[in-house]
Amino acid sequence: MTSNNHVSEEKWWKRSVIYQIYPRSFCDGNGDGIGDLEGIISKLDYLEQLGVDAIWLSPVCRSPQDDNGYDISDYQDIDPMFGTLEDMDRLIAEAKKRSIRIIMDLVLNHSSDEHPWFLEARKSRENPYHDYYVWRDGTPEMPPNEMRAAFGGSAWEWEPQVQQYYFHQFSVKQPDLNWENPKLRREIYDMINWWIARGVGGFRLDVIDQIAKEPDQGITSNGPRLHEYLQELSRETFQKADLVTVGEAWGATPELAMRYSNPDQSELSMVFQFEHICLDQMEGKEKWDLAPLPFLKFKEVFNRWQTKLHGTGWNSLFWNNHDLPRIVSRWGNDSQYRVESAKMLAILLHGMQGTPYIYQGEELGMTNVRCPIEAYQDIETRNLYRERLEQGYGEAEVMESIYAKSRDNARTPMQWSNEANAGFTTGEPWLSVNPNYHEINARSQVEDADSVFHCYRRLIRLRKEYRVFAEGDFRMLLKEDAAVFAYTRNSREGQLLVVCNFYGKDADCAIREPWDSMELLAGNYKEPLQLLPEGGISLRPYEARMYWKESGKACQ
Ligand code: TEU
Ligand code: CA
Repeated sequence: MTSNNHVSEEKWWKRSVIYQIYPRSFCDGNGDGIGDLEGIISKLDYLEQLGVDAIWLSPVCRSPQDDNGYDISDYQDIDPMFGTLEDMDRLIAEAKKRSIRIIMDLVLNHSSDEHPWFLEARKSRENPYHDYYVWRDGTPEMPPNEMRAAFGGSAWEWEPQVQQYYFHQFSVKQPDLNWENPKLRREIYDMINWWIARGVGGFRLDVIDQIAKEPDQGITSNGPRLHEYLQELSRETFQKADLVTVGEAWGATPELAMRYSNPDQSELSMVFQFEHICLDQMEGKEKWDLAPLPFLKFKEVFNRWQTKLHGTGWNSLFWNNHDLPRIVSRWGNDSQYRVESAKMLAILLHGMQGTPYIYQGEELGMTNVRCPIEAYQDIETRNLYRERLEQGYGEAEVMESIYAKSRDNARTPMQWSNEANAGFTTGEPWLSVNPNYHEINARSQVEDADSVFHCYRRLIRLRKEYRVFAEGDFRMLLKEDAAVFAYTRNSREGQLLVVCNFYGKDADCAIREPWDSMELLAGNYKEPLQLLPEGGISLRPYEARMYWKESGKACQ
């Protein structure tokens, strides 16, 4: 009997919290300045203490590292920079001892141009691997069309050996794979099954909604054959084991997410959608074109995703990943109210329905950095800087965008202690540590029961203790309130109530509840709730409270 006969069973990942590790920035085990598998193994006790159920590892496969591992040249080997396959097996086994599963990052939209498939493919049009990639005719002066790559420049690169262009949605060193070719798809399934047999607990699928591109029609995401490919992929691989799968889908709407995460599990467990993430940019522009967060719209987005996917699909819940700025700097306050706002953002998100993801350092309230341009390592940041200056933007303006949105904000080394280089490495770190590690680091927060770390720890534990987190419905309160984010979650056992002041000024609101008779599950102020004489409450800057009211009590 295979596990797809049990679709109605409760899935383990519905009550789980997943922790993302960006390996090169997490912990360096051998002193070469780059994080590695040995380093991760040495921190498993820390993650066990935090209480997470799984680790999503950003790519560790063999790679020329043009895009920090998102350019893979061997899907079935570990990059020597990170360790060996034996280290990987050890990581899987050591994590398992602590009830932690390892989730691999599958980069299936493109490979590295140094992958043996591509080395063959570019040799001749008759080569059996030629059709593993996306080629079009043209002349050196005249690409097939005007499509642009995500990291700048044309999406087409001329290959003199075959007198054709290849298509790349990301860097020139990341040629797109041709999913129309069934032989390529078969190779991918075999590779995935090989990882499943090694004991991994699931997969995160990089830009999965871009695999079914149709470059002749200018289509990148949500191509016509996307769901056909996903269903075949799932049938041939994931459905044979009890895995969690999460697809990165920038183009997802709630309607599409219902297909991806259909409870029949014909595609994926869930997707990362980015509607909330794209709100603080100018409409129709890029992430670099900064705009203030439209708070009412932001609430509407969460309300829509929470209600539409209830019972019909499954949400992922996240503020951060390795491509995004640090949430406390972005929508919290990384100076006076850093601790309060980091906890508020955690409480706000972790009360919702879905699987929460914590990006390394988020559980400490780590912040963005500001560096001189030479210090940035990220290919996207470097290209952006060059392109925008060429286009006539002022240097100061470009740097403001970079400070706010550069991916390196998330990639500065994890801050373990107040020792040299934040305890990340004994060598020279590949990217400078954020100088605030003296104040913000894991060691001090683990010892401090009031820290951001312990707030996350508590939220993770609550999700295991109360079924309402996985099962309850979602009702947004005070939809028009310009500062307060409040909602309830209702299940048979009772009601969860979350109230958050999203800003740094006191905020009054008219929620009337039997506050004294409810149980406070989580909060970020020690002082008691401030009740207003006329009814309602007054919330302090970034104040957040999560209450529980048992069903019996609600009717008393
Ligand atoms: O990201 C997909 C993606 O679209 C990002 O490039 C995004 O546009 C950008 O980071 C935000 O401005 C995934 C990975 O998460 C990213 O790290 C990779 O660089 C990219 O795919 C290519 O594999
Ligand atoms: Ca190392």
